[in-house]
Amino acid sequence: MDNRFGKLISYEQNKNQIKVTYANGEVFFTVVKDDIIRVTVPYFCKDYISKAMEQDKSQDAEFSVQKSAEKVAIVTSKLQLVIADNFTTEFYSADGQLLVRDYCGDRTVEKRVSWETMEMLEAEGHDTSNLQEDQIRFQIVKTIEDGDDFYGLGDKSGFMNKKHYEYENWNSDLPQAHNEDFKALYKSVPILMCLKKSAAYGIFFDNTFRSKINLGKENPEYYFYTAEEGNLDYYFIAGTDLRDIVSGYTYLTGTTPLPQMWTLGYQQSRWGYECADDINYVVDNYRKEQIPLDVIHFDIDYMEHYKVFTWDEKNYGPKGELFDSLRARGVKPVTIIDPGTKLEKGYFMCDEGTEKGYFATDKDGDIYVNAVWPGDSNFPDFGREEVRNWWADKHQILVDMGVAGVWNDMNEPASFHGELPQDVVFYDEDRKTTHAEMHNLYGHLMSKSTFEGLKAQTGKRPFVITRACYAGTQKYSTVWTGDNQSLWHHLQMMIPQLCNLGLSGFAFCGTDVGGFGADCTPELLCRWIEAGCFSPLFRNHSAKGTKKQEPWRFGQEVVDINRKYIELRYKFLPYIYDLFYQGETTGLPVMRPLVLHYPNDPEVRDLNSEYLVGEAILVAPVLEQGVTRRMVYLPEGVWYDYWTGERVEGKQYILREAPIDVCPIYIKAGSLIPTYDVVQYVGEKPYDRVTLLATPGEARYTHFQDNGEDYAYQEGAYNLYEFVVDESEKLHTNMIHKGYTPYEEITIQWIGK
Ligand code: MIG
Repeated sequence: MDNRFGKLISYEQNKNQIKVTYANGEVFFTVVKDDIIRVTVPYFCKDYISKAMEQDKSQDAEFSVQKSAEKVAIVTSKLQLVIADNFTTEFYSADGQLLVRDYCGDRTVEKRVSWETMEMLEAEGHDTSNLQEDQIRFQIVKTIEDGDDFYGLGDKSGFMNKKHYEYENWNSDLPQAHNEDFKALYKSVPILMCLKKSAAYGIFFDNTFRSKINLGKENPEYYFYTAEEGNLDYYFIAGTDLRDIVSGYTYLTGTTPLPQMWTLGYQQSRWGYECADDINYVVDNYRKEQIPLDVIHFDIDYMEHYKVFTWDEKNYGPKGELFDSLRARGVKPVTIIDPGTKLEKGYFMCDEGTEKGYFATDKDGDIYVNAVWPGDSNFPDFGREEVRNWWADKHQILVDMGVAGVWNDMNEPASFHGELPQDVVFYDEDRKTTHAEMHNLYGHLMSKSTFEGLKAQTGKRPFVITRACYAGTQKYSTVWTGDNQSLWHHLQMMIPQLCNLGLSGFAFCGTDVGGFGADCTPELLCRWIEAGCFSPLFRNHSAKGTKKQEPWRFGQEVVDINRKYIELRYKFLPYIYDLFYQGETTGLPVMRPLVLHYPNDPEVRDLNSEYLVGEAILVAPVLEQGVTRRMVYLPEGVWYDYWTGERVEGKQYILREAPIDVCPIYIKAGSLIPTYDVVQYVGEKPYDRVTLLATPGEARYTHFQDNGEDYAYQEGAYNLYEFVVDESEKLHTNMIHKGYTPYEEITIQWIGK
C-alpha cells in the first residue's frame, strides 16, 4: 500500500494487462500466466525491458476482472488478487487462502543516532550502514503471517531460512570473512520465496538499482523491499510449495542448461600457479595418485601483465603447447578473464576499445579509468550489443589456443581505487544510463557475451563460471560463491548458500572446496571434500600466499580420503547429469534443501547441515572440527545407509558414527540411481555400461544418455531409458527414445538387500 496513490477510481483492461487508475497515479497488473501476476509502477521508464528474461513470457491465461465497492479483483485458476485504495494488494490462492497482503500500519523505523555519534562509531571502525537513512524511490511493505519462512535470494550469506535478516542487492566484492550479518555478496538475485504453513509464494523484484529487503528484522510483523531508483516491478508467483515457486521463477528467467559432462568432473585451481611447470606438476600428481581430475584452472598468472586475451609465453611456453599436452592427459584448461582491460597504448584491447568507443565514460564523456590487476584499466560497456559481440569475438583467441571454458572474475565490477562512481556512463542498449542502473547487471551481461562467443566458436555447450550476476544469468553461466575462507563456518555456510542459489535458478553452483583465503588444515579439507562431493561445481581453489591446497600437501590419509570422495563423484556422474537434464525442463536444482521436498515437515524448515541430491540421495556431512559422529535427521519414508546398507526409518533423528573418512549418505527406499565405473577423467573410456544402484521397493527412473558435449541432443541424438523395478524386484528396461549408441550392458546392484 502507498498512501500517495489515494482512492481507486477505475480500471481498464487491455488484453492481459489491467491498468488501475487512482486519484494520484496508475498501476499496471499483468497476468503473465495463471499463477504469475506482474505488478508495475513505471516511475523510471515506461517500456523497460527486463534483462532477466529473454522475451515476453506472457501466455494466454484465462482470467476475470471484477470491480465491486472500490475494489478490483483479478481471478485466475490459481490465484486471486484484490486491489483497493492506496495501491493496497491482497493475494490469495485459488481456494481463498491468504498468501500475503500489504501491511497497512506505518513502518516502525528505529531512531537513528546523531551524526556525531555516527562519526565516532565510524572512526572506531564500526559498520554504520545500518544507521544511515535509506535512500528510497519506493517501498513495498507486506505482512509476515504466522508460520511464514523465507528462502531464495541467491548467494546471500547466513542460513537457509532468511526470516528476520536484512539484505541488499548491490554486487559486492568484500575481502573480509563472509558472515551471516553480511547484507550483500557478489550476486543480485532478487527472488524471495515464502513457504507458508500450507502454501507458498514467490516475489521476483525485477529492479537492478541498489535495493534492500528486510525480512522482519525491522519488525517481525512485516517485511519490506525498497529500491533507490527504477520502476516498481515485481512478479508474484503463487504455489503449493517451493517446487511451484522454483518452477514459476525459472519459467520467467530461464533454467540452467544441460552442461558438458566433463564440467561435472573434479577441478583443481589455485591463484599462483606461476608457470607451465607448476601446472604440469599438479596434473601429473593427480594422475600419479590416481585421483580423477578433469579440469585445471588458469588464474590471472597466465596473462602478460594481467592483460586479458594475452598469454605469457615466457613462463607458460608457446601458445597452445601446454594446453595440447594437458588435453593429451585428459585435462581441460579453463582460463580466467576479468573485465578490466589495461590502459596501455599499443595493447589491442585498449586500442580497439578506445577507438570504437566501447568503454564506459565519466559524466563528461572521457573514458573512465580505475585500477584493477593490470593497473589503470578501462571497463567495457557490456550493456551494448556491439560491445558484447566484440568481447565475444575475442574469445576466439582463447578457443584457438585450446581453452575449454572461461572463468569470469571481478565483474561486480570490482576496482581497487574505490567503487565506480554512480554517475559513470553505461548504456542499456541505446539508452544512455549510469553505473547505478547497470552495476548489478555487469556480470550478467559479461557472462552472456562470453556464453555467446564460446557457443558460436566451439559448437559445444559453453562452460562459463561467473562471480557476479543478476537474476537469469543461469542461462549463460555457472557460478561460484567467490572468496570464502578456510574456516569451519564457511564449510557450514556452503550448504545453505548453494541450496538457496539452487532455489534461485542456479542449479550449477559451487564453492571453493577447502576455502580460498586463510590456511586449510588436513581435517578441514577432508570434511570439505566429503561435504562438497555432490556440489554441482566441484573445484578446489585457494589464494596466493595461503597454504597450498592440493590433497597431497596434507599427507597420505588426506590423499586417500580425497580419492575416495572424488571417485564417489565420478561414480554418481550419470545421476548428476540426469538431474541437470531434468532441470533444464523443470528448473529444479541438483543440490536441494530438504524443505523443497518435505514442505510439511517442520523439522526441515531450518535445516542447514544436510542436503538432498535430487530426491534419492541425502547427504549429512560432518561440518565441525574434531567431530566424529553426528545427528542426522531423516525425513518421512525409509532410508538406506549408503555405506552399510542398513535400513533406517525416517521421521526421526539418528546418531551416525562418522570418523574422518566417513560422510553419512542415505538412499531413499525405492530408488534407482545410475552409476558409472570410475575413470581418471571424462572421456578416458567410453561410458558403455551403466550400473543401477537400487534400494528395496518398487521404483521407476528415467535416464538420459548422449555425447555429453554439444547440442546434438536437441536434434534427437540421445537415448532416454525408462527403468522399472516391479514388486518382485525385477528390472525392466524400456527405451523411450533412441538416438544414440546404447549401452552394451545394464546391471543392477542392490543396497540394503
Ligand atoms: O582480487 O584472480 O574470487 O577466485 O583467485 C582477487 C585472483 C582476484 C578473486 C577471485 C579469486 C581469484 C582472484 N580474484
